[in-house]
Amino acid sequence: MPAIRRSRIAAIVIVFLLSALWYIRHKPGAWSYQYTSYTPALPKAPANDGKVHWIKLPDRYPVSSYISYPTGSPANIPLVQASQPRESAAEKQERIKRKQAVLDSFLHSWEGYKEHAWLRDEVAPISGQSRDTFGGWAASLVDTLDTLWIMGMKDEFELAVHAVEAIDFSTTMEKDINIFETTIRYLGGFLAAYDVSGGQYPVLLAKAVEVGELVMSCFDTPNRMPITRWDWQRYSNGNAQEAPEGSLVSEPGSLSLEFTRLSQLTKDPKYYDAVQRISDVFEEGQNTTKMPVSIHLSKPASGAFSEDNFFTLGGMSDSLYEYFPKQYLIMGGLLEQPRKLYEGFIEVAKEHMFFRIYNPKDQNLTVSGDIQVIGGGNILNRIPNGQHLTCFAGGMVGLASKIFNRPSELTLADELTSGCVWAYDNNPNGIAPEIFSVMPCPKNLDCKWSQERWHRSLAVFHPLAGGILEDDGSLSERVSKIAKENRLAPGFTQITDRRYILRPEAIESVWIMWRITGEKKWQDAAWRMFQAIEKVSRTDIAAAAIVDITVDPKDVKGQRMDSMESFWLAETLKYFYLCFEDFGVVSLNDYVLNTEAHPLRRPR
Ligand code: DMJ
Repeated sequence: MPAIRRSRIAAIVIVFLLSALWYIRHKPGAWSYQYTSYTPALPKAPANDGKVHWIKLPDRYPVSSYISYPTGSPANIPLVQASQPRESAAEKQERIKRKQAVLDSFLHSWEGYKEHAWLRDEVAPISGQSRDTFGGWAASLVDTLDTLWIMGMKDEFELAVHAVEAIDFSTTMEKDINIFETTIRYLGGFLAAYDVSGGQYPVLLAKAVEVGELVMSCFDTPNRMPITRWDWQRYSNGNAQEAPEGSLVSEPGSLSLEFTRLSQLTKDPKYYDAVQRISDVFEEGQNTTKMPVSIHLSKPASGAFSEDNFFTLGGMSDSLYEYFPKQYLIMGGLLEQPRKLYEGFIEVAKEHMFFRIYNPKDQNLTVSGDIQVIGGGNILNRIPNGQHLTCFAGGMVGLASKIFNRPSELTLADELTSGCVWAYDNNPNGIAPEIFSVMPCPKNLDCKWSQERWHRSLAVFHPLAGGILEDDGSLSERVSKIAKENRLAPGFTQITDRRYILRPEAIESVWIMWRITGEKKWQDAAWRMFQAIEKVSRTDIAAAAIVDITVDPKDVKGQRMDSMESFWLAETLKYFYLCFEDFGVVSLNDYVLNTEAHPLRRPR
């Protein structure tokens, strides 16, 4: 064969092979990925800075084969958002004014952080000191990156992106790294900043990989379950590791979104593999507990659930459940498991945890309470507590009602969110406290308000009433005095934790309901809530958490604590801002937000 013909054939073969490779890499659904490929850098050699550094060691318990990522094009998931509601010129003006007010609040706290705590985890909003509370890796800065982009502050964003290059995740003064917090705030923060800025800043993905690699070392255990409070120096010294005897379910259960997105962006399957193993344990365990909403995953080492007696959607378990529908979204609907997990638990929550409450205006309000299982598993004792933390439930139920096509549950989502708005509106400063007790209506029975019933509940349940059962004619007067002295509005029977620590869950659900329904009542609720928080929390430097949010408005400023967690800038103000922003900005049809409000791109 003449040489010229041979080289032509060789050229054709090469072009064919390259095209095939290109197709395999870019075929829809495989790793749904819209940016250029990224090769993670190997961790740098420890710096000679006198500090102890984490060293990545070869896996002692390597995975024999990775769990395969489902192939195919993303499923046709129903749209989440309503179309943008029409507004008059006056309404638009009002909305822009509100948005600007949120922006001003954000800028105030951001400037306070920049001036007093740059590159530290948190600014102390009263003393102006700085604190390291999450590893000392500039938690507020990383947590805030995507908010800066979303609020249109490109210069500030670039300043922050430049600064994160210097963060060294291979060392920390913490003995144990909190894997959950590190994942939701840092890994989630970098991934979302990378996603919302359209992949233009590769350093953000590089930092995500740096955090991902660090965190992956806690999975090097015999059954690949993570050590959620991880002694990184013990690992670096070459000690064998084992998953702990017990862990709170929200901790291993809320890593899935971030790790899946990291695999999608790097095309490295190991991160997805790591979290999918955890989800498999949850699936196996879902029906072995007394309820599929256990707060304890005991013995992750053996992959078993504990014989838990206490169940809640509040602290210690919350985001595990929040992540079921969200994991379905980040997987483009290609995996049925998260849907099954959601369906398994939501029926139980509806039956036993969610309850309507008595309230003076007879509104349909629902609260997510706690449950205690006693008597060998036969008796369910409902504890009618509302928590600020459980206020995420309205948004979760709303999102799931859309994507899993459960339209009747949109009303439930409305009621759950309205319950939290009611708790804001009915406290002296317009803000809901951390934990409070309310009056549950009996199922399928009359839920009509009666002052007398409220008084009786106070008499029985309020500790200062000492369980007054007999009414000698003075009951009403006595409990009214207790209610007044303890600043309990009609419908509340106790407030056991009176703090407001700048948490986002209520406004999170309000925002999701606003985007799902386009009903203006949610925007108005958001505005009331924002003004209330702004009024009490703003300090000269930033914004402060409040010890007792129920004190008289004229005294409430004396209740401010010298603390501002990074979620104020990452979540609370972002949700407020988005309530007054166009529907196209962070559309829920395009993004899924992690539990720290970091928007991750859904596969297309
Ligand atoms: C945040 O860190 C996250 O929203 C987490 O899921 C719960 N706690 C805080 C906010 O309250």
